Amino acid sequence: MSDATFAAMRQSIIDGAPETAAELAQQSLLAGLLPLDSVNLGYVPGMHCVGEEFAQRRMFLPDMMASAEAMRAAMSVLDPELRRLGTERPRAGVVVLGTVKGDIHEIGKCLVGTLLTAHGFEVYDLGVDVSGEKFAAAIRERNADLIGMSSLLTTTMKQQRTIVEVLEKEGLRSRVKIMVGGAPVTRQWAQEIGADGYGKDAATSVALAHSLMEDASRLASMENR
Ligand code: B12
Repeated sequence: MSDATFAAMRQSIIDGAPETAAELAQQSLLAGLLPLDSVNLGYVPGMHCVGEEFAQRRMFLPDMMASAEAMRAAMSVLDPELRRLGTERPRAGVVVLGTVKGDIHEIGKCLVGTLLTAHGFEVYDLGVDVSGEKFAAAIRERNADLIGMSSLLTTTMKQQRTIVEVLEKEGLRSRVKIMVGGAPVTRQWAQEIGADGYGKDAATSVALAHSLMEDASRLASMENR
């Protein structure tokens, strides 16, 4: 059980079949497959395939919605397993996470949140369609160390810049490290808008969050000398 299972997982997303997707996830756990492997090698490639088919007009919005439903069904089985590790680790930092204003894609952002939680971060997920003002309020309320902005549309990517500007205006920019991600986002874009880092996928986002926390504590200890 592995290559054939990953292929079946991928197909369950393409077919938009939540029951099959969830059942394969259950079976994979029973067989001892790592949940992150199932996500990265099974379900996410299915999502990429759906995205390509949509772009080629061979699949349409209802198909994409059915695929998202299948992905959610698989994640509802895998999520608790992915999170389990988090309770056994010391707190790594506080993260406020959200999909930017105008954008309702949430699957990748939720996955990043799950893995950050699994690695000891305290995560406050603001959901989708989040404005700079909402990010700012949550940073204050939660005393956040990091924020993570997700954006899946080329049109909403620009919101990431707007949100950085809002944080600057509200005097919060130096208080938090900013991570950005989402399919159209690049390292170059992150630099251009003045973010602190870009995460290509959920696993690299965890490494990024840890390294940004280290940068922040190094800076704080230099300032205290
Ligand atoms: C599923 C999906 C939907 C679902 C979303 C359901 C949901 N609840 O999330 C629905 C059907 C609602 C949808 C709607 C639309 N969609 Co859509 N969608 C997708 C699809 C197929 C998959 C996205 C996904 O979940 N991927 C899987 C996850 C795991 O990957 P990910 O999101 O990239 O996240 C990873 C990394 O990017 C990174 N990451 C993500 N966020 C963050 C945040 C931080 C801080 C960090 C560090 C890292 C990070 O880590 C994640 C995990 O590894 C993509 C195709 C694609 N290839 O992306 C199109 C896609 C994004 N959609 C697209 C479009 C056009 C739309 C619509 C405009 C369609 C329409 N005509 O209405 C609407 C937009 C609505 C809106 N205002 O937001 C286009 C965007 C094109 C563009 N250039 O902008 C795409 C690329 C499809 C295509 N090829 O044309 N969509």
